[in-house]
Amino acid sequence: MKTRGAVVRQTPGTWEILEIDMDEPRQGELVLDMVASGLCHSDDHFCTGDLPPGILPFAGGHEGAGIVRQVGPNTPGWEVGDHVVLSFLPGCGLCRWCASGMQNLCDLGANTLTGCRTDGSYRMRVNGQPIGQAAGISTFCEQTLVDVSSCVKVDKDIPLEKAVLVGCGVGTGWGSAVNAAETKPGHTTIVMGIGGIGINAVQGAKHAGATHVIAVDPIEFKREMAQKMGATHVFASMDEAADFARSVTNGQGADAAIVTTGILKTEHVAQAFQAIRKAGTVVVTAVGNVNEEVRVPAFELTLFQKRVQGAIFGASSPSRDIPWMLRMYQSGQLCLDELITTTYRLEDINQGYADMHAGKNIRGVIVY
Ligand code: CXF
Ligand code: ZN
Repeated sequence: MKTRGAVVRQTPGTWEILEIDMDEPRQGELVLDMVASGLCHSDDHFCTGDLPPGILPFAGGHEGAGIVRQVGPNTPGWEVGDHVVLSFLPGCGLCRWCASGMQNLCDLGANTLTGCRTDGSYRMRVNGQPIGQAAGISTFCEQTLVDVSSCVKVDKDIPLEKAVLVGCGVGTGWGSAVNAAETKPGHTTIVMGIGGIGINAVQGAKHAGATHVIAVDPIEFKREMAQKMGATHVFASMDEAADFARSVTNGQGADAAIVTTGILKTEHVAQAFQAIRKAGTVVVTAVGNVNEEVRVPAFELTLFQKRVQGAIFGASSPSRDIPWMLRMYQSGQLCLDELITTTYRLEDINQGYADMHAGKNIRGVIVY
């Protein structure tokens, strides 16, 4: 069948809306009519080449929600009309990581950047040439073909154009504070960079009971949003945030600093590292160029027993945490509606990314 989607043909490049030929679903696959797709910064990294796609052309999008249009043969548990939030990290349920409550590290995640299935096959083509699917789900397509391991079925009374956000931004940010930073009541937590991820780290830190939720961003609109979403203090720079954290902790420093900048640079981690207390935690959630390295003072790492903790999808398990986050949304404990600054048509995707770069959006969302 044919679909239309945003594809990057070369890096650095921009999104082009192309007609795409999509294979028929085979066992364990679904065709989805997409309802919405979030404009996450990581897809922009595919365009810049900071995260190099395994194959070009590459159909983008890894935060999406849709409705099942077609079910592959012998694929139990799925029906036409089911509502789905896609997870950019698949879960097989069988590997060591899935079996240990670390579904975000499922071995199937190895194909997030390759764009192919585990058997090496590509499921979409442009002019007869195979193309990759971002995270195997290519949510910037009107219809997409996905493996059921990337699908989380959700209740039909939850609006998919809001639920879409839990597939990446919300799970990544919220989990970075709650799971990776292990925020506890009374903590002082710094969130460095308020975008689609950082704003949810603010929500997570607040939810976990941090007394001081300190949001850092040079853009005033972002700081205002952070205050609306639970930040107790906001600063334009890390120096000011670190000084404040020390001033409220007897000079000790923040319990955790969560790095959620748009593009990870080693100096962000160094600033976060300076801001935390002994045995405190820096959570590195932001994604940078594939060759970026992190340097921190080894002396402090050892003698102050500081921790640098990476986190993918906020150390959340998609099959468990996506429904939980939506339950919190329904009960009013987690804000989603407020996160969406602007909605776009698929055709306007490059405008959406221009707005993100201009600092105008917390989250832009394509609505199909
Ligand atoms: C990213 C991580 C790198 C691959 C694409 C998704 N995570 C969140 O945006
Ligand atoms: Zn993302």
